[in-house]
Amino acid sequence: MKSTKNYYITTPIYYVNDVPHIGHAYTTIAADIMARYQRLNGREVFFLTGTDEHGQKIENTAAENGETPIELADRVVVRFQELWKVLNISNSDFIRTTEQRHKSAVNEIYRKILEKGDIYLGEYEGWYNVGEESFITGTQLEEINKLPEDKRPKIDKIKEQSYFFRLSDYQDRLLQFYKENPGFISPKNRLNEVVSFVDGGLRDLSISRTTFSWGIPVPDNPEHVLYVWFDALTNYLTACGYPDNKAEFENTWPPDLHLVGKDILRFHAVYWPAFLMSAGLPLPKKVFAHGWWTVDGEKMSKSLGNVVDPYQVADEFGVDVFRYFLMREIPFGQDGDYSNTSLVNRINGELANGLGNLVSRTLGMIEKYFNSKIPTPSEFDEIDKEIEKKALHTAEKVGREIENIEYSKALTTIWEFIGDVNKYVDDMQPWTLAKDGETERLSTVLWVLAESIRVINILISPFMPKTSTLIFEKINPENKTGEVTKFNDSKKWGLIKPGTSINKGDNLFNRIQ
Ligand code: ME8
Repeated sequence: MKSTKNYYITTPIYYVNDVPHIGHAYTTIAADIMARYQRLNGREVFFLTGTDEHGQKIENTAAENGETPIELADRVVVRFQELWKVLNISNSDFIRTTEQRHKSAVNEIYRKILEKGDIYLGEYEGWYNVGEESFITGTQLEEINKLPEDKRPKIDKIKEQSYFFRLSDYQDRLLQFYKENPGFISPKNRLNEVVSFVDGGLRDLSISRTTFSWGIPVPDNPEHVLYVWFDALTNYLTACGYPDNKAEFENTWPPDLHLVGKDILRFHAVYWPAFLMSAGLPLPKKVFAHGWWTVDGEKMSKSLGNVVDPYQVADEFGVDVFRYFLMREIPFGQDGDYSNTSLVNRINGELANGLGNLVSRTLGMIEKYFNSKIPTPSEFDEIDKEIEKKALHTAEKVGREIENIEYSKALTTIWEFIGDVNKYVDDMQPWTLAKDGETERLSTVLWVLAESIRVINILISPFMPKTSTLIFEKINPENKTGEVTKFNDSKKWGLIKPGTSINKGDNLFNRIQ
């Protein structure tokens, strides 16, 4: 039995036919935030990401480049792995579907489904979208045909022998499952979409192909390779020890959260639970489908040349700035648009003027008036108690919002508090207190400010881990752990110790002209 202490979160595994862009960074950063948050709450987190390396798309791209599929995968996988290091992604494992451990897991789940009687040999005749690696339904074909010619995805007519999974048998069980577990698919509008898709009737799913060879062979019939989605979804089982490492598997499975883009919700919310039901395995707790980024109002595409390179943004503006912007700019779950103008506005307004200014002026005054030591507060006035109340309220609210995967809301809540604290500085005018020799009052005000920064720093740490460490080192340079360790410490007031040395150091964020 999995202990409630263990938490398992995944990102999609990304195709290696192309290098990573902000869309991939978005999902992976979002998962990282939850992983970090859960760790700060004392959970043992298993955080999985990786690459999807089989299928026709990869085979075609490799052929176009004049390389073998594995050469392509070996070359591109490094771009993902390095990017996750740069972006401070705290994944516990990185899975590649070409690894041996994955083949064992795919073989095992295939056998379980076969034993259940849910696989049969037939013939598939219809259309296939190689770009999306998906079989096209009648309605989808109608929609594609309605698009202007230059906007239509490339589709191939195929007719080949194929193994099928009896998906049609799972329609009722899936509907029942969604009903009994309304939190399984989020946000709610996505749940409704999935329910109406399943309600509309499910056809058996082709799960093997014969017209190309880059994939995992079907056990007992190597003329077929397994459909890339059957292969890819299984990665979530492979990485937690399925099937051989039973102890590890039982400690980790099922996933608490599959974080995906809305483009691949159907695979995760319909096919995947049906495969798992058939194989007799527990189902994931939640699939969350987030929205889609466009760039300056246009779809990101290589042909338009508007693909945003995450390495470049992180390099130019800073990793945490990039993480902050992606999570703040659009409510998680909705679509949004990326633009440098908006990024620069947020850096100047919220980061440099908001958080950066609060930290630098508070620490500057502690340096100047108290020889870089946090002063001892005396009596608290109403206005100080008001800040304490707001801090506690903010911490509770942010915790709830992160748990609900409402990241943009959580950041808004934190920044409202930063605004309140900045206003407190303006109202209290510590520089006037200093000039007037009101040392007791000045001590209290600067202590309240330092304590507020301590709380804020915990709240931002899942989102901006590097900034959080920098602030930690500024307000607590003697504590060698160098980082925030408990989310719950944000829900307490009074933990910052008078007498602690601070180190003002450099500004956290530079304004951009
Ligand atoms: O679909 N906006 O891989 P993939 C937001 N291998 N998110 C975006 C995005 C955008 N413009 N573009 C990509 C696959 N994403 C399969 C997954 S899982 C078992 C197999 C993100 O490389 C988003 O998370 O096409 C989307 O679901 C994913 O990248 C698709 O990545």
